[in-house]
Amino acid sequence: MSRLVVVSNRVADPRKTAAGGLAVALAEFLNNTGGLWFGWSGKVVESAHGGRAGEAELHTHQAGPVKLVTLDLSREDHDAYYLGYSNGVLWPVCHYRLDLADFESSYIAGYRRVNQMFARKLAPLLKPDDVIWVHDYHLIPLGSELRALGCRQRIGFFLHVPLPPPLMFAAIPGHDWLMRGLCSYDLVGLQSEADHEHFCRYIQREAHAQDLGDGQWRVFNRTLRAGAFPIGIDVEEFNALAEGAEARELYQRMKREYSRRKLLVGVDRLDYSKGLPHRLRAFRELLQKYPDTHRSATLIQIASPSREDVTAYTDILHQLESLCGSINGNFGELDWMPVRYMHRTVARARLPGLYRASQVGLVTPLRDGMNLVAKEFVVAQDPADPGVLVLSRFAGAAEQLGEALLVNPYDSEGTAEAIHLALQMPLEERITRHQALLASCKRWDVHWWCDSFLDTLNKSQAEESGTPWL
Ligand code: GDG
Repeated sequence: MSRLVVVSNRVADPRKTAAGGLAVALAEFLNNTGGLWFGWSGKVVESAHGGRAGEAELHTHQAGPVKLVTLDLSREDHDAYYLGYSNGVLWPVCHYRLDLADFESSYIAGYRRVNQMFARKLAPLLKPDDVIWVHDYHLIPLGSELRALGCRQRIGFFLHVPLPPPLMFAAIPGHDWLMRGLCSYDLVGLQSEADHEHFCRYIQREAHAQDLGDGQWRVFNRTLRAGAFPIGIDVEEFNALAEGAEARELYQRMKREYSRRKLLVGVDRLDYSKGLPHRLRAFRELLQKYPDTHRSATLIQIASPSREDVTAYTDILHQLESLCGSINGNFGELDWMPVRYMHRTVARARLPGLYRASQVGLVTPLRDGMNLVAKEFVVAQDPADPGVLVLSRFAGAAEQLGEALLVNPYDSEGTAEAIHLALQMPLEERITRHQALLASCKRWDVHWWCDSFLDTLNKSQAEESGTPWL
C-alpha cells in the first residue's frame, strides 16, 4: 500500500477530537500507511530570514504512526499568501462575492512564492510511490510546482470551497494560471455536481479540453480526472460524541431551560458566506409576521471567531451585533430574549447536545462548498422526535439533503415562512424527512468521501515525466 501524504494549509493532530471529522477520516489512511501530513504551522515569524520565505525550518512531530511536518511563514508571506490572495481574493470570488475581493496585484506573487516554498520543502521528503493529496484553495498551484521539481507521484487535489462559473472565475487575477495549476493534478475533486460542471465548462471553453468520458479529460497535453466527491461527516464519531457526558449534560439542561419554548439553532464560523445577517433578518420577519412565535421561539446563534484580521470579517461582526441588539430591543420581554448570540467557540463535545435540543436547525449560507453543520444537525437528532433542517439551496449539501426545507436565504420572507413551517411541522412528516436525511448522511459519510477520492486517484495514471508547467 502506498504511503499517503496529505498537504493542507493547516495541519491537525489526528489524535485530538477537536480536530474534527476530516482529520479523523484522514487519520485512518495516514495511520495505515504511516503517512505524512504537511502544512503551515500557524506561526508567523516577524522578519526572520529577512522577511522572505525560503529558509524556513521544518518542524517535525510524530503523532502515533503519522508524521506531522510544518513550517512557519514570514510576515510578508503570510500577509500576501494567506490574508491577501487566499482569503482576500480566492475566498470571496469562490463564494460569488466579487464586491468583497481585494484585487491587490502584489498578492499573487506571495501566493506563488509560498506554494513554491511548500513544494521545495516537501519534495525531498517524498518517496517514489507516495500518493499525495493536496487540499483547498490555498494550495492550487502546489501540484504544478511539485511537477516542476520532477515529482512523478500521483497527486490529487480537493477543493473544499465552491468553484464559481467560468465568467466569475475569470475575475481572479491569474485565473488561467490557476486553472493550469489545477490541471496538473491527476484528479481534481469538487464538492458538488454544480462545481464539477463549472470546472468542465471552464476547461472546455478556455482550454479546449477533450472529453475522454468516465470523468477523464485531455487538456494542456495531459490526462486528468475530475469529479464531484461531496464531503460528509464521521457519523460514528459524531454519535459517540453525542453519547458523551458533555453533550448529554448540555442537552438535558437546554431541555429543562426551554421546556416551554422552541429552540432554533445556528452554528457557524463568523464568515460573510454563511449569511448570518440575512438569517437574522428572516428571524425578525418571522417575529413580525407571526405573533404566536413571541415568547416562544428562541434563536441560539453561535458565531465562532474566524479570520479576524480580514476587514470584511470585522464588518460582518458589527452588522450582526447591531441586528441582534435591535431584534432583542424591539421584541424582547423581561422573561424572553428572542436571540441568544455568542461570538465564541463552543466545545465540540457539546455541539451534539445543542443540536439535539433544538427544534429547528438554521443552515442558510449565501454560498457554501458543502456545509457540515447541516449534516451534524441531522445526525444529532432524536429519530423518534427529530428537529427540522432549514437549508439554503446555495449550500453544496442541498444536492444531497433535498428533504430539508430548502430556502433562498436572500428572500427573508420566504425563509421566515419556511421557519414557521418547520416550527409547526407534524411529527410524522418530521420523522419521514429525517429518515431520508439521515440515510444520506450515513451513505455519503466522510469515509465514503476519503475512499472514493483515493480509489479514483489510485486509478489515475501518474504522468510519465514531470511536466514543465511554468
Ligand atoms: C469549509 C467549507 C465545507 C463551527 N462553529 C463551531 C464549530 N464549528 C464546526 C462545525 C463544523 C465546522 O466547524 C464547519 O464546517 P462547515 O462545513 O460548516 O464550514 P467551513 O468551516 O466553512 O468549511 C465548507 C468544509 O470546508 C469541509 O469541506 O463543508 O463548505 O467552507 O464541523 O461543527 N466547532 C466547535 N465550536 C464552534 O463554535 N467546536
